[in-house]
Amino acid sequence: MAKEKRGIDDLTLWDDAKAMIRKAEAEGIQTVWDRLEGQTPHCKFCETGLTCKKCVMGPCRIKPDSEKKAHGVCGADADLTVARNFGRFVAAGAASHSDHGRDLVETLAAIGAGETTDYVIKDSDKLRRIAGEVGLSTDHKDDKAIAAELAALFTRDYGFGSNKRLSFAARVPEKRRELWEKVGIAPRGVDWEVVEMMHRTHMGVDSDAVSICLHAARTSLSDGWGGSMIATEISDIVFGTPKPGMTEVNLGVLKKDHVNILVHGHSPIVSEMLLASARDETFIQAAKSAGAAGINVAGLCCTGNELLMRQGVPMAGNHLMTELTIVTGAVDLMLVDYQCIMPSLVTISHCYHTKFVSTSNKAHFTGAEHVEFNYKNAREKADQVVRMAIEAFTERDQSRVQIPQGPMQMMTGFSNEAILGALGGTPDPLIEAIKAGSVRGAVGIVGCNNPKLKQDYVHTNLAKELIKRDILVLCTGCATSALGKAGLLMPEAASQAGDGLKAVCESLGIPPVLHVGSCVDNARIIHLCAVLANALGVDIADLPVAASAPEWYSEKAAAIGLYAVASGIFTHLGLPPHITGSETVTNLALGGLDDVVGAHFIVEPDPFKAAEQIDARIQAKRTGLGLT
Ligand code: XCC
Ligand code: SF4
Repeated sequence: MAKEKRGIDDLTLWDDAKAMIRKAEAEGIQTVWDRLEGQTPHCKFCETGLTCKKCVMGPCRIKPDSEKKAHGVCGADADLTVARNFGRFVAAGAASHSDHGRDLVETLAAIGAGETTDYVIKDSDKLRRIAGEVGLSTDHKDDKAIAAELAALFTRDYGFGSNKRLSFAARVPEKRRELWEKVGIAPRGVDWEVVEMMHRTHMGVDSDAVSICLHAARTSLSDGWGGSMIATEISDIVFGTPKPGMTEVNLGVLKKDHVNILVHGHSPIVSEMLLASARDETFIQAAKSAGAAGINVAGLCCTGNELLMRQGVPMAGNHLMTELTIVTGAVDLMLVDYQCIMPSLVTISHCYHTKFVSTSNKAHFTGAEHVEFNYKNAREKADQVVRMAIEAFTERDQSRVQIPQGPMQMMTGFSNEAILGALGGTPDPLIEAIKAGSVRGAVGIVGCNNPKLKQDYVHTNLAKELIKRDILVLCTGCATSALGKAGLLMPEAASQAGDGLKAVCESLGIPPVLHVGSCVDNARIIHLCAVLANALGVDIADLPVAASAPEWYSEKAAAIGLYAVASGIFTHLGLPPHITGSETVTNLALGGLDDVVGAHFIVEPDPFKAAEQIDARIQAKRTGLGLT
């Protein structure tokens, strides 16, 4: 079948993106959409999860209907092949968040041991509160001593020296913990579950599709209530707990007369230090001497979210905007840490004066300049990078610069502390609003962009449909830029909500869509669900809540979706993972899991239909709680 070429209006919702796609085309630069076209149609075996290359008796392609090819050389059938692939997919996602968390544990340990002066404890109250929560005594101890003990405890959570239980399992409602024990999916250690998944999916180990899927759930839980939650809490302790504030989003945050530095990736460790250097008067003066009006730092993807939440740094865009930012010709330097950094960015940066600088020993990029950061040299390296950016500015060709439009305003920074603070310190007003039906429920809209879907179309329409129905939306990750650009992160957007939600937002002066952070900060959402469930004395699965990853692409997003479901949260996906080659695995995901963990996935690319299904689920949960 001949495929039709998608027009520019099918690629993205936004004018800033369209202007840059046209500029890229005019300048002969290939983008993610061109490469997707080159890769389409995809291999059907891979798309449905039916290829296996886990051993050298293969590779095997499983054809369920064929007599000779229904099994791989080892005898694996379609169900087992799909489950093995999916298990490893989730393990990679959990590993990514958790390895990011490990860097924060190391930083906290370095602070405790006095091995760094660049990083300090910014939120001593939170340090003490978290230490108390996980059972450490804080009496007569200074921050450093507590940091050292807390880092040691979290280190044990990663391995198997703990009591076979994650520290933050204490947050999980008792009914949920009992269910996990009964089903055999209570997470024991962060690294443990990932390693065990790799073991189970080696040829000749776990050979039952359902058993592998349940371990995938356990692995994802070690991410959500382990690696990600640890990353979030330590980030708050070291860099400050986010508070609501105003900032801006879209390509208009770039400034033609400034040195523009973009930070991209996921970890706040490097970008926070870069920001400190960029705000240093010495460098601002140096930039002025080089002919710039100042230094402008803006974010991309989740590193962007981290700085947005805590520092009010503006957001240039989400996943599908990353290439297009460079096409503006205004980016002097892109500083990256790890995850979601398309290797194509290096190629595109070489078409301009843009310096592309990698910083992590785990993420080298061919063709990039590598300036390795660690907790001992971070500030010195950040200074070096800012000098490189100023130098690059002097080589910028202003005639190639095109910044398509002015920025949109948005309000961000809704940590759980900030949300509960706005409610007067307890979840009770929110619970009362839910009981009264002015807030009928809540949905976390999270996750990426995927070039297979029109960029940000599903995110924005789903959010609009939900708030109309008095359903509060929380957002993280790349959904943030989408909803910010749509104006939904402004208190004024309350006018687009149903009467109940509108009144609540207006009385508190908050938007109907609350930005709660980066991808690892989805841990804040499950924690908030646990707080609500505990206050009501019910399980998370009883709450009128749901999750959605409308435009997801990554292994990490699969891990997030699965830990949401395994925590009892009904979860919508805009497109399916590579599992449709197995009826057993697909049926489990799309329904069977409900009987096991009290929640399941739905897959629906149409945001309007998805909103209806999510609404129906929330209504059923309200009825279950005796609410109208
Ligand atoms: Fe990456 Fe977190 Fe996805 Fe965005 S949202 S494309 S994972 S940056 Ni998590
Ligand atoms: Fe083929 Fe089995 Fe080896 Fe996979 S593990 S490549 S299905 S023989």
